[in-house]
Amino acid sequence: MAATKHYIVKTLVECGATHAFTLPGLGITWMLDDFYEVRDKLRLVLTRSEQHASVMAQACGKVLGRPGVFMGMGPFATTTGAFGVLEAYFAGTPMVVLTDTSCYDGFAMRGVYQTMTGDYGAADAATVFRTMTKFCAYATEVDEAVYGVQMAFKHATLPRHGPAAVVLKTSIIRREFEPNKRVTLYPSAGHLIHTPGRPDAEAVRVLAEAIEHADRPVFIVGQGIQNEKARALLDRVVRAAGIAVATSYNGKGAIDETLPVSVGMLGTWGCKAANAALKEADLIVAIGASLGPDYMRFCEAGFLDPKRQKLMQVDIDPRNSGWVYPVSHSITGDGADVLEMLLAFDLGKVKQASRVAWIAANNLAHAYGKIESYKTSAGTLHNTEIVRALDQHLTKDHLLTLDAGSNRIWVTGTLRLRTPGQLLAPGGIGGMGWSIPAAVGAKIAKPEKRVIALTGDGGAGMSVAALSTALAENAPITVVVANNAGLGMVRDNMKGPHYGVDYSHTDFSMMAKAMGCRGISVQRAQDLLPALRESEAGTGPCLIDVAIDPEASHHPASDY
Ligand SMILES: Cc1ncc(C[n+]2csc(CCOP(=O)(O)OP(=O)(O)O)c2C)c(N)n1
Ligand SMILES: [Mg+2]
Repeated sequence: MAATKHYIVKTLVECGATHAFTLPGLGITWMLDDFYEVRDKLRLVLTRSEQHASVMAQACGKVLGRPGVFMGMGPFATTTGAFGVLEAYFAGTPMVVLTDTSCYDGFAMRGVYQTMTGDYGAADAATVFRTMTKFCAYATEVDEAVYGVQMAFKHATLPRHGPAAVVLKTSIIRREFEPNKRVTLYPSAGHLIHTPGRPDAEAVRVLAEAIEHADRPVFIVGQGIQNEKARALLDRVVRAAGIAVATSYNGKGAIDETLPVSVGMLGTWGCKAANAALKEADLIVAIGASLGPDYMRFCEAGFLDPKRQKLMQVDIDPRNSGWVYPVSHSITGDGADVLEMLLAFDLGKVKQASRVAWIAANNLAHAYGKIESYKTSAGTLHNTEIVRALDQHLTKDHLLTLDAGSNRIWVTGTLRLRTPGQLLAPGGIGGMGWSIPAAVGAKIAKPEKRVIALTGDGGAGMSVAALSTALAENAPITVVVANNAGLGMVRDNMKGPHYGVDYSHTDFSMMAKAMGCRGISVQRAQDLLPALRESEAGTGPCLIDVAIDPEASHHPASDY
């Protein structure tokens, strides 16, 4: 017989957890020796903050397609740690959160500090997580801790993926495990098992027929297509049938954006070509894309028009069909399955060529893929120079993470990604300070990839300490800081004087050096590509601080 914590960690391994990210304390600290025992199967990563830990766990879940584990003490997992959990909730990323009530072995009701039991004088960890997870167990008995972990994995990995939490009453973590005689615990596999529902064949036939008849069909693909199988099938279907592909922000990079059928990302922060193609489309099929208002925000009215255009939707969750726009046809199912079934119809034999010609004319008219040059003041660059350098530098072996701010908008609207699945973007809450820890988490999960994080100086100020985790974990990444000494996107939005938006100049390359990483400072466009190459030629993490001209880099989308 061992303590409960031993069985919790054993169950994590049994459920297939391979990476756990933490900043420990109290009940979580008590479990560390059990993590040590299983270190060959489950890697524990010490981070610099709960915010970093939750983002790393999320990025890990994004690239592996199975939950990363985020662990932290109750008061911190629910506050700074909530950042990555909430992002995972909105973006549909599998994640398991393990936290404790930090109630110091029985003092919960006496108002001991940090307590998260929900008692008088305490805050309530389970209630916090119930607002941002698919499932949250509050385990107050030893066997509930094990079963709670099993259920968390189950819920996190059922469609639609998302975060699931287990809040452990601190006092049970070290308690000797005595099974409840009336409640049997079983091995995890039998709880995690499920067979996905298959899409209705007749419904897919109706969709195939609509596609066959359309002259200008456009697919809108979103988060639901961001897995290897779906991306490969998408590529085959749309090329063969000549279907234009516009992506949502979460779906960006699901397809090679230089393909003749790609029109880029839609919406205000996207490509004019995508928006124009959607306006002209006679059939729009949303696949794994909710069509939420943020896709079209600030775009002109009638951008998507169910009265004028035929709208159809494929979604794993029927609640998403017709959620925002009324649709004339809906298929409940995994996008990959529907695409696979569509292949059998051999679509596009007649209209493929004319559709592709339409897309080519559209993309030409809207300068799709053109990276503009802008004049900047001496010693500074425009954000598009970062786009240009990335365009030249990125290979199929790269992953790119994005942050919030104008630095991101220039990328989503201008950079065409060639390798499906190489972009990790915070499409849930879109918080600043995401891209650096996300890059670290992604690199730890996929060491064979070369990982680049792009962030503004605002985001870097929140998260640059994650570089020290990259160093400690032998996860060499490149960080590009678009440094315009302030909250560029917010500053761009201001109609009045710039107030409350400017930061004093910070040299992030020096901060990287102070952490034992490499740092490069770039003030000329021609130095950027060599800097990217240098960052990957040397050993260890490297940060490139790029001086950006705030005036010249104003993004027109900010004017809405
Ligand atoms: C954590 C967080 N706080 C506030 C915001 C609102 N916001 C969006 S972009 C932005 C400015 C970002 O500044 P920076 O990271 O320097 O990027 P820039 O726009 O200058 O390229 C802010 C404050 C946010 N997205 N995330
Ligand atoms: Mg900035």
